[in-house]
Amino acid sequence: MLSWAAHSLRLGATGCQGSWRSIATIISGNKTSKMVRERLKKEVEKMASQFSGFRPSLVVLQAGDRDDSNLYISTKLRAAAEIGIEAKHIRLPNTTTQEEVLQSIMSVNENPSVHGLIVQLPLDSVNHIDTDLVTNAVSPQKDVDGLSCINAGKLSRGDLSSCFIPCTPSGCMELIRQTGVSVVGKHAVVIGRSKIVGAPMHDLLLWNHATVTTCHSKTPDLPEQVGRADILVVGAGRAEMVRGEWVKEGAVVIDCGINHVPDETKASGKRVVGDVHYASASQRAGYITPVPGGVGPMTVAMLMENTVQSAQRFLLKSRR
Ligand code: NAP
Ligand code: LUD
Repeated sequence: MLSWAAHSLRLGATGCQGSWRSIATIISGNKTSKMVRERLKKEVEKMASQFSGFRPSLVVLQAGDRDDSNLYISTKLRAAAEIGIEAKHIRLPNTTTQEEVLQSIMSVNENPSVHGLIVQLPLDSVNHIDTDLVTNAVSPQKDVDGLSCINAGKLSRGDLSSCFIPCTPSGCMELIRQTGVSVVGKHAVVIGRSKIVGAPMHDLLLWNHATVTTCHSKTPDLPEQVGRADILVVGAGRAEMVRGEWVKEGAVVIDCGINHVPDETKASGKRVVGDVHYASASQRAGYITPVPGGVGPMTVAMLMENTVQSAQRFLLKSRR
C-alpha cells in the first residue's frame, strides 16, 4: 500500500525497447516529519493538561560555533518550541576543555526537570576532546540521541523497546514505513558504519527482520553490493557517490548524505546534495528520498519523539 506521504513523481519512458515504467516515487521527509511533529504536539498538550502544566524538556549542548551545527540546532529549537517542548541551548566556547564539557553534562544529568540531553557533534574546540567519553557521560535515561554505549548496546541486541534509537536511523525507518514496502525478509544494504548513522541503521534493519549487508570504505565491490539491495540506506559523506546504474530496479533508496558542492548559480555559491546521484538513481529506484527535504527533517522529528518518550518514561517512574 502506498502512503499519502509518497507521491508519484511522473511517468516516463525508460528508453529501452520503448517500454514504459514509473520513475521513482519521492518519499518526502518534509511531509512525514510534519505529520510526526503534529502528533507530538497533541501528545504534549495532553500531558500538560493531565499533569498540571508538565512539559518535556530538552537540553542541546554545543561546543564552538560551526555554521552547520548552528543551523541544525536552530531547527531543533524551533521544532521543540512548536511542539511545546521546553528546549535550552547551552553553548560552550571553542576554547572549552573536555573537563568543562563533562561538568556541563553532569549538571544536566542531575537536573530532574530535564528529560533529554544531546551533545551536538562534531565538538568544535581547540582542545582535544574524546567524543566517545562525552557521549557516554550522558545519562542513558536522558540520552535521546541514543549514542551512549548502553543505548547502542541494547539496540545491537534487539532490545528496541527499552532503548533510545538514534534519530537519523529512526527517521530512515519511518520513511521506509511510509512507502508501505515491508522490510521483513528483504535484503538491505547500508553504506557506512558510523555510530550515528550506519551502525545503528544496520541494527534497526536487522531487528526489523531484514538480511543486512553493511559496507564501508574497505568494501571492494560497492556497485555489486548496492545492486543486491531491495532497501538501500546510504550514509557515507561522499557527494553523489552512489550512481543510478548500481541501483536495483524498484529498490527503496534512503539518502542520509548532506554534502555541500560548489554551484555558481546559487547566491551562496554552493548547494546541498546527498550521497546518491539523485537524477540517475530516481530512474531506477521504486522510492527515493530527496536531499534536502528527506532524512534531515526526520532526524529533527525523531529527536522530538525521543524527548517526548523520555518525559513519558519519567512520568511513569515518578508515579510509581
Ligand atoms: P562518517 O562518520 O564520516 O562515516 C562515514 C562512513 O561511510 C564510514 O563508515 C566510512 O567507512 C564510510 N565510507 C566513506 N567513504 C566510503 C566509500 N567510498 N565507500 C564506502 N563507504 C564509505 O559520517 P556520518 O556521520 O555517518 O555521516 C554520513 C553522511 O550522512 C554525511 O554526509 C553526513 O553529513 C550525513 N548525516 C546526515 C544526517 C541527517 O540527518 N540527514 C545525520 C547524520 C549524518 P569507514 O568506517 O571505513 O571509514
Ligand atoms: N550530532 C546530529 N551532528 C550532525 N536538514 C544532526 C542534521 C538536521 N549529537 C548529534 O542533527 O542528530 C545529531 N546528533 N546531526 N544532523 C546531522 C548530524 C549531530 C542534519 C540535517 C538536518 C540535522 C536538516 O534539517 C535539512 C534537510 O536535509 O532538508 C536542511 C539541510 C541543509 O543544509 O540545507
